[in-house]
Amino acid sequence: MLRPLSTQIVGSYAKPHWLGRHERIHHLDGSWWRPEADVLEEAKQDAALLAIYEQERAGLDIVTDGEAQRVAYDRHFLASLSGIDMMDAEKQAYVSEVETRKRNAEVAEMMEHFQLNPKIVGPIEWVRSSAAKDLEFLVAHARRPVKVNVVGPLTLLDRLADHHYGNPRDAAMALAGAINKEMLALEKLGPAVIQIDEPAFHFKLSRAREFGVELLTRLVEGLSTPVIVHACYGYSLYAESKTANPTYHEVAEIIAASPVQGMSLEYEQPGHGPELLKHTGDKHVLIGLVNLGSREIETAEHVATRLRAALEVVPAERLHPCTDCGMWFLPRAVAYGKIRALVEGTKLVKDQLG
Ligand code: MET
Repeated sequence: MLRPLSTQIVGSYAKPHWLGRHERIHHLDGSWWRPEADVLEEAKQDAALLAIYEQERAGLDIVTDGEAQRVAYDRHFLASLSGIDMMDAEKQAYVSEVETRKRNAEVAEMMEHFQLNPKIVGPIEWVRSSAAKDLEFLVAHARRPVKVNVVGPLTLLDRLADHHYGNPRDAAMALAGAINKEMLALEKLGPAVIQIDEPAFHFKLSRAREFGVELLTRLVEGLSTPVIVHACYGYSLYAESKTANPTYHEVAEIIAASPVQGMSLEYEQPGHGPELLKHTGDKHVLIGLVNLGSREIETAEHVATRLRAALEVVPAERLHPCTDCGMWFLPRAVAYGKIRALVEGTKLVKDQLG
């Protein structure tokens, strides 16, 4: 399913400003959307078509719907669950390395809202799919194999105030069970890859160490579609510069010890090198080769050089050029330039490999 050097993005593509008010991404009230209710569905689908078109035009091997139909990658899934009180939100200390690096007043205001977390008030159950409709649309309109994203349980737990389970492990396992049901529903629609977005494996490393493998084992129960775990440094929107975290390789090791097929690692912006890839076991590895914290477009040669060095550690059969993380906040021309560079750089390497 994942052919050698399959180029792709992490998930989100530049979201049009006519679609959403970017500064309201973390609000819980749906005020992100700009189109009025009677044209909202049409607008979301048009935005998804645009994202699919640009990825295919750039030449990516696997495409997403740009996550154009969801406000945020994490809270999107709450629509699938029972046991959550969305109206009763609680302000929680949300401690994470990247999110505390508030870049400016606007970002600080966004993060204020981010810390308002809906409550878990009863047993978590999966009641309906939140992504099936979007995936159906993607499958119907993409000409290339597709990828769909779901949020990971540790990350989702960080967006909730638990008043029911009483400890992080039980709450996360319950969320994993529900996300597993979502993935089983999505699998029926035939995506080439399902990706679990799990930045909390990085930010809450102690939890990942303690029960990360158990969580991933539960998540993929009964699935046959390749599953990739994305563990990143958070959106570049909140951090123009990122420094390599000396414990990031441990995240790779935890994923490598689990039954998932692969991992998606942030590589370009924090300046990681091939050393990190020695910790990925025998998994497929998606590495970010374009820096989303900068609006400068990388050259194809730069991408090719970084990719060649990575190929010294991970063979082409298991290595896949990607973005570091999501691109929703970037101007479309910048996002397009970067994915084009990714494709061109990969082509240079492929031509050389024959
Ligand atoms: N799928 C998400 C995106 O591409 C990943 C978020 S991880 C912070 O935007």
